[in-house]
Amino acid sequence: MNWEAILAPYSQVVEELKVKLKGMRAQFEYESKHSPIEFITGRVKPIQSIIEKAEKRQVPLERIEQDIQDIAGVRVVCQFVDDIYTIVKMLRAREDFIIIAEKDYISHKKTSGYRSFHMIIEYPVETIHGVKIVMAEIQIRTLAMNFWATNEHSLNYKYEGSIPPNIKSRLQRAAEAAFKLDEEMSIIKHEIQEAQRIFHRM
Ligand code: 0O2
Repeated sequence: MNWEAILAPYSQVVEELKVKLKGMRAQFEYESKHSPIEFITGRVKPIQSIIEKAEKRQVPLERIEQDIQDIAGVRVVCQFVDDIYTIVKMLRAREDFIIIAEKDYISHKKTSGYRSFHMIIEYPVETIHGVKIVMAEIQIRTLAMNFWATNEHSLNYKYEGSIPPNIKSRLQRAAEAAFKLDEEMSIIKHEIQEAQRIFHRM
């Protein structure tokens, strides 16, 4: 398989989405409004992870582009839970891609404790052979959700997907603590934003 050729449009999509989302953040800043976007990251799934996911789901390699939806992945990290839904609303209104699925793991957290909002999109990317429709996953989460997910992801990697039960239950408690932190911060959101506006003016 010519992985380089297969993955090239995906890395272009990741770069384009990052530019567009960073553009949204910059616009909020020009208008001196609170930006619902704290930072943006993106990646093309490593070849080894694509192969492992395909094997796990019994997806033949010739079907990976149709059946693995997160080869291109972009993550939007927000300060507050409300900001996630502001982004979701803005992304739904865009005309440069089509949303084919949404997964709200915030109101329906995963058993691991994972929380995040996912969107699967179909994005038209220009290639030298014409337009190619490529799927991408946009994950939108708070800083606290991101902290939890990053740590849990490392542990999952360390324990090859079988985290010992005592660590698993600690992680579940940590997920609840992270959610509580988000709730508490939401209550004093206006205070924080005002402080940040003053800080910004200085
Ligand atoms: P990586 O290494 O991040 O690329 P599904 O069949 O719907 O359950 P699917 O299609 O993988 O599974 O979609 P889902 O559940 O929306 O998950 C896609 C990605 O979300 C994962 O990609 C992770 O990035 C993230 N994610 C989902 N569940 C968890 C979780 O419990 N913990 C953490 N840390 N991240 C999670 P990959 O391919 O698993 O991993």
